[in-house]
Amino acid sequence: MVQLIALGSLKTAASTEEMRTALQSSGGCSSSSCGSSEGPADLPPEVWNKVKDHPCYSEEAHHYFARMHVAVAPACNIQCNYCNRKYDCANESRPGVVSEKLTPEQALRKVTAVANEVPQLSVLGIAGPGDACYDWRKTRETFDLVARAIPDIKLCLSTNGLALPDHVAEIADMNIDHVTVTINMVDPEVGTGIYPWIFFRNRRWTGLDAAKILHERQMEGLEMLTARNILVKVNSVMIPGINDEHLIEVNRVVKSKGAFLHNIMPLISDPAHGTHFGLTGQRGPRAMELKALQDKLSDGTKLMRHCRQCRADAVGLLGEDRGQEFTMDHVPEVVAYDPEKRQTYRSIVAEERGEHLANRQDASRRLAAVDAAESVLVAIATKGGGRINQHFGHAKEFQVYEASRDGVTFIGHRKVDQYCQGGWGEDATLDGVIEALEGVRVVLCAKIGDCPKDSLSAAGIAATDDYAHDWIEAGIAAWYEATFGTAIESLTA
Ligand code: CLF
Ligand code: SF4
Repeated sequence: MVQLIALGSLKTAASTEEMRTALQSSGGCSSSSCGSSEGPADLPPEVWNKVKDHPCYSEEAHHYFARMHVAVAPACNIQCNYCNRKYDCANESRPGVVSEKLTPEQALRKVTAVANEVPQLSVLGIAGPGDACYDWRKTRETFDLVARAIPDIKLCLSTNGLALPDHVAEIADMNIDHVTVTINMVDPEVGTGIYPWIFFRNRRWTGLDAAKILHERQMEGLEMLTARNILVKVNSVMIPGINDEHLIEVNRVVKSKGAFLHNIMPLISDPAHGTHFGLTGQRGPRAMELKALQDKLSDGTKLMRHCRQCRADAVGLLGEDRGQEFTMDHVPEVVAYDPEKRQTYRSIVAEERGEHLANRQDASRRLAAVDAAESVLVAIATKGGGRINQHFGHAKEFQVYEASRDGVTFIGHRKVDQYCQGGWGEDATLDGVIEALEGVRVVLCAKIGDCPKDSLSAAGIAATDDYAHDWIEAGIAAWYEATFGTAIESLTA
């Protein structure tokens, strides 16, 4: 993806001032061709300190901070119908071949190289490509090595939960504050449609027995973690007709057991991935179906809506993948950790966040003052930093917000194929973008040409670059005021 923040500039920025400019700027070409938002006030200080730099646990942090995964844990102890073992773990990654599996020593070299080069890096996660708890020796060794060499990185792991209870004590001792457990059901009958078998206590289990064991172990692991104040995110794969309605009950149960976040991810079931679901025609949910389910849960456990279903070897801000820049052939044999870039970046982000927060509060006040009842979806083209700073044609995803008098709420993202291909746009691609923007009323971006604007308009979607480089919430509030404030005045005139 085009960098979310002006990453090209950040890579070469030598001074604090250069880094600040790079963070705030839009970057990109100047062509005009077609082309959990919780903050410090919402959380107890000890929880805010754990999540404020974690791009997955804080929606606000994901504008600024990056994660990386190291693919050190290839073995798995269960079979999910949405997984093909040749591909990444679909718990935490979109199906796609892992570029390379690493030893713990290789992982340390890679993490050090990324920490030196990517100032946004704050979290090291182990999310497969199998199961981090089943392949525990390699997971543990990797975290031990990294924690000694780079003490200011957060450690995070993801698991299917079957082996989790055996390792909770060590997880707590290792200061791992964030654990994700994929829980797709709390009723084993539902589980029989998702898991054909598990491997547990030296034997293979199938059918209802397998689902019962998995369920009991997931609940046990969840309770053990929350009892130790470890933040638990529950991931659930939404599988229409199998567990979609049931996820309401999953949400209720995991909330009652202390889960911090619930992340409902759409099933990916491309037949080309060779999964059981892909090959048997099981479809994934549409964006609006996912939103409808999430809206039903809005009073439940806090929902994560900004997950990108990233690969088990992903590197960078969520929504971008710089993994190919850091394959082992790009990593030096000997690499020493240099914290300077990351420390400088953090001090700049601390200032930016203050300004962003003030802007969000101001946007809420402005929206509350508009005499309108409309609740609309607004799609934003952004490279990160919390601003409207990407050209329409460069976007590989749009961030979608809901705007009403009640404020601005992040809803999710819509992936698209990049429309602009070096100065010209592809009509077929634009059709796909329009389809992906189902339900959206307006697109706010840094630049858009007349050609895509007209096509969007014909599909009932407005688009404007009038709010280029504004903070996202401020731009949305200004557009809402201009659109509905004026409409009310003209109606009452
Ligand atoms: Fe990785 Fe997962 Fe930790 Fe994040 S991902 S182990 S919690 S550092 Fe994040 Fe990626 Fe979604 Fe996972 S966007 S797939 S939720
Ligand atoms: Fe695949 Fe992950 Fe499920 Fe294991 S837990 S079968 S690796 S999706």
